[in-house]
Amino acid sequence: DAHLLNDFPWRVRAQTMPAAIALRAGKEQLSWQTLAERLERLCNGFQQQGVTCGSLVALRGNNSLSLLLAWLALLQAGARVLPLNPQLPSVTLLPLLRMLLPDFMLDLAEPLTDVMPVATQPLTFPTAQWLNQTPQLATTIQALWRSDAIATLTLTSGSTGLPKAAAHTFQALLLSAAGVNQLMNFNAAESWLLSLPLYHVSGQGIVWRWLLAGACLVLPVSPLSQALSGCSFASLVPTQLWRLLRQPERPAGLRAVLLGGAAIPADLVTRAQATGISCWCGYGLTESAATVCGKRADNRPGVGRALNGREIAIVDNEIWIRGATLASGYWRDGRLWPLTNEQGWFATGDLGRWHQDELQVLGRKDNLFFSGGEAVQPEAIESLLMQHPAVMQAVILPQPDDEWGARPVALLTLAADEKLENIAAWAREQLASFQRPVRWLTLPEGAARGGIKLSRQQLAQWLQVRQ
Ligand code: 4YB
Repeated sequence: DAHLLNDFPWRVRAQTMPAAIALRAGKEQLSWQTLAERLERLCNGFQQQGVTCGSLVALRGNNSLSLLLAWLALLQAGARVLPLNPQLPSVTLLPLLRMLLPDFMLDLAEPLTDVMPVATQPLTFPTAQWLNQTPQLATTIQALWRSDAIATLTLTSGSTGLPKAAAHTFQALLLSAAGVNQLMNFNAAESWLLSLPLYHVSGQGIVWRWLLAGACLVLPVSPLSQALSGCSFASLVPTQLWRLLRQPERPAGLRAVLLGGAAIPADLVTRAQATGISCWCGYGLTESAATVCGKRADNRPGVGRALNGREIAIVDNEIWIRGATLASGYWRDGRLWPLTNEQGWFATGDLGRWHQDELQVLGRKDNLFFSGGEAVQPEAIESLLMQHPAVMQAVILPQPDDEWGARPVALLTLAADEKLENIAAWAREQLASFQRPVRWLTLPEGAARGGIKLSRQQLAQWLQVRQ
């Protein structure tokens, strides 16, 4: 378990199971021993460029073998890693970098054209020049494994303002992984596809579960359906699973899927399980290092109970969480700022309730709006719409209205052979008058571009120019 490790997990595995396959990337396979050796050399290469214990290193890139290896090697060098979504526009990225002031930046994506803050030195991915050398243990300082050191700063996908950087210790990350491994019985005999980005907690969660279990990590090839064939576990957001189920063939090896990141429609789970894919529902956030609650999916609407090491409380209809998987704070201006209250609780901003002994997530507090004096929770309408078999995605946004204050507008992604009018007619019967969308639109293509979820803020801007 988390606290029983006394070295970086890949070094432990290289001792205990050197020949077992640690990861697969296309045709390439690395054993734990080979992985540990490559990381040792990369770590050396980073140290020679000046990375030391406590350095803050921004790591910009989409998922790839190089990104993963750089990440782990930087951790071994004692650095704190700040993964960056390469799709972040410079208007967000530059103020962020000025606030976080990384010491180094390794850019594995299309290089940025804007100037970096002067304090941030560029790093290069260690090339053959470093890799052909035997690591010089005598000349470089091996960072000591400390489970209470900050490993990562992960940006929140906050709906307004600049993202915040949640700082997690190795301990919190491994403890989070332990709860999920236990829930899903993920062990050394299994493989998990790195199906979500490493700059998001959902992708990072996969890495820590893999390392903790000593299992096999599979880096995706395109398309997703093919990548999924070669592994037994995957993490998916509901839209990915919808798309997968619309393919004619089911991925051969895939047995277990952890769903999360958004409301999980019961119909989706039923259809997936009918094809032999077992589903688990998860609820989590950046601040909680992914999954807080989880369960084997059934036809009930909840997300299960708190996993080991986590606690949930409902305070004024809001979900509060506590426990050792929480971030140590938000990193800003060179120090940690607390994210919990005096009792250690973190207020999530999600509304929820206990229902049949499970947590039920009802939507974000700040998505609520009023229409003619009635409270409209967009997620309640969305989940109703998602019950229609032809609705793949639904977003409800408020549209300003002189008489009502605001009225709901529906943005949908539909199965190819369905029409918006039919959904509108069907929904009329099921919704209260103040919940009925006054406009029905098709979600713009690529609305989830790059990120794993839709941005309501961006969609609201898109809607505004169409009024
Ligand atoms: C939900 C929700 C739910 C989150 N119902 N709203 O490893 C995993 O747990 C995992 C597996 C597959 C896909 C995603 C994940 C995640 O980690 C998701 C974590 C995440 O989305 N973090 S976030 O900070 O970007 O967003 C958190 C917010 O997302 C929450 O505050 C909720 O509003 C929403 N959310 N799971 C309904 N099951």
